[in-house]
Parts: sequence; structure tokens; C-alpha cells
Amino acid sequence: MRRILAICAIAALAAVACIGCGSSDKSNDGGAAKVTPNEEQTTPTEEVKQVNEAALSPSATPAPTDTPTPAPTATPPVDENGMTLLCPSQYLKKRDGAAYGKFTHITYYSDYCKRDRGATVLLPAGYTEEKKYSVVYLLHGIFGDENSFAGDANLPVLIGNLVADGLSEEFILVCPAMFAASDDTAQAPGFSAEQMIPYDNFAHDLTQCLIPYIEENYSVIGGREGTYIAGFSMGGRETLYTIITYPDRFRAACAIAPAPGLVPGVDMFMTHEGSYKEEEVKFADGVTIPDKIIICCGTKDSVVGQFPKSYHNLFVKNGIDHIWYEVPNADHDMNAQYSGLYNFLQFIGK
Ligand code: FER
Repeated sequence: MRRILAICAIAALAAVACIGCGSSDKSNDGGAAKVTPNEEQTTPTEEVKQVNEAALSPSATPAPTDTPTPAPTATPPVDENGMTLLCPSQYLKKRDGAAYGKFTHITYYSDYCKRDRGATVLLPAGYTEEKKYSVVYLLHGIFGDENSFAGDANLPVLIGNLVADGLSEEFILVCPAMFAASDDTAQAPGFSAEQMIPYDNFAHDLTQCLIPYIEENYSVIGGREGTYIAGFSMGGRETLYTIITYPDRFRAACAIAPAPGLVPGVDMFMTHEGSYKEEEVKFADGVTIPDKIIICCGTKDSVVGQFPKSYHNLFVKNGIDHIWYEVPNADHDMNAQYSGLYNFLQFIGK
């Protein structure tokens, strides 16, 4: 039964919006279904399964969209923290006078995984060795890879427009492949406790191998000062995991619609053992921590449901300063993703 549901769910996420979870030859499109955090349970109950089955029915699943259709938001609402709730639509359109970068694919040797690994890099349009740039590491969704974000033509446009308007400083965007298995032919992403390990292990590969590679090969500010991390869904969860594990390595972080599993919980896919216990999700006294942490999620997220809000509540409970906001009417979709990035990328260099 669980297997059938999981297969349905994977198909459903592909239909909802496979953003930040790309399609390479070794990965299937995939994803997750509506979920509800429940710390009491240790196994998914029939009730939870039924709720999620209903959520996956064709009538409950938003129509697939090849081209994201951001809401027309010339003057979108801004909250008390200065978060613009929806990305203004004009930031996703090319315009005269702005310059847009292009993604390239790179390979770095991961001493952590003991093999070559891929990443895509978006340099600023006018990249020059004469300047030093900040770097943003952007983490994809489950089943994605380094090509997931590189396939989104709107991303260089959003970045170029933010830079053109002086809202962001120029920066280098690096999109890694998160599934940091030592043998990616023997191991594949999926919904089991064992398959969570390579995702969490990416934090080590990132800090020990990819960041040093980028710092050696590009003209970057480097160190905590010039290093940022953000992610969508599974990438949002791993963004949170990474900053809890390596709090002093990142200047700012943004978890957009972060997936369950940072702490124990249950959804229709699996029982999440939790990468950390709830009480471990905190920063030790005296440790340097990110200056800014954003957690956000669509109000109508049919995939990660209330889990992002539960992280917000946990951060409040454990005294971690952060910004929480909800993207009006957004599902697990591009509106949520662009909103988070629109706000977060304005922190670069500030
Ligand atoms: C889960 C629900 C959603 C989960 C992962 C996701 C690992 C990720 C979804 C995505 O990346 O879009 O239970 O468990």
C-alpha cells in the first residue's frame, strides 16, 4: 500500500510543479504529497494516508505548467519584516539595460564522496577576475540534480533584474547536486531513512569540497562573509540542516517550502526519524550564526503542507531569530520559489 501511494505521490509531484527537482537521465521526476506534521506518530496512520490520497487525486492537483505563470504583482504586499510576499512579475521579464548570465556545468572532485560530482554555475553577466563576488549555493528539490535550476530560464532574468535595479549585488550562483552518495549507481534518492543520509551528507560535501573548489577557481569574497545558502523543498530542508550543522559558514540562508525530516515527523511517504531531535535545532552560545534566516512557504502548499510552519514554530521555541512569511495562494510552486529568492537575494552583500 505504501509503495503504491509513494508511486502515486511521485507522479503527483511531477504534475504539481517539479521545480528545483530536475530531470537528468539518472533521476526520475518525483516528489511528495500533502503532508501534516505529527510528532506523536511513529508510523503513518491510515487516516494520514487517506488524507494524502485525497490530496493526490487529479481534481486536487493543480494543472501542470511548463511555463510558470507568476501572479501579476506590480505592487505586491510587503509584510512587517520587509518581505515582499510575491515576486513582482516584472522581475521575471527580460528588459533593456539589464544583463543576464548563463549557466555552465562544472565538475569538482569530492574527496568526501571519493568521486567527481557535478554542479552548475551562473556567473554574473559581466564577471571579471578584477572583482570579488559573493556566492549563493542553491539547493534543488528531491530527485533533482545540478541541472534542475539551470533549466529555469527565469532565474538568470530575476537575478539580472535585481542587480540592474541595485537591489542585489552581483554574485555567483552555484547549483549543486545534493545527493552526496559515494556510489551514485548503487544508491538512488527515495523515501526511506537510508536515502535521507546522502542528502544530509551534502552539508559535508558542500563545506569540505564544493565551497573550497569554488573559492579556488572563481574570484570570490570567500568565507562566511561571502557565502549564502538557499533551497527549495528538499533543498530547503537541507539548507536548514546545513546551517544548524555549520552555523558559522554562511552569511544568510533561505529555506523555501522546506520538506519534512529535519526533525522527527510522519507523512504519507515515510516516517522521518529526523536528522536532529527538536531540542538539537539550536545554535550553541557564542557561535557565529547567519545574519538572516528566512523560512517561507505558500499558503496552499499541497506537498509539504504545514511542515515549514512547524519549523518556524520550532525556531521560535528554540530561540532562533528568523523571518517567517507565507506566500499568498502559492502551492509548492514557482510563485513560492521566486518570492523566496526575490527577498533573499536582496540580502547579498548587505
Ligand atoms: C517528504 C515530503 C516532501 C520528503 C521530501 C519531500 C524526504 C520533498 C519534496 C520536494 O523536494 O519537492 O516526506 O521526504
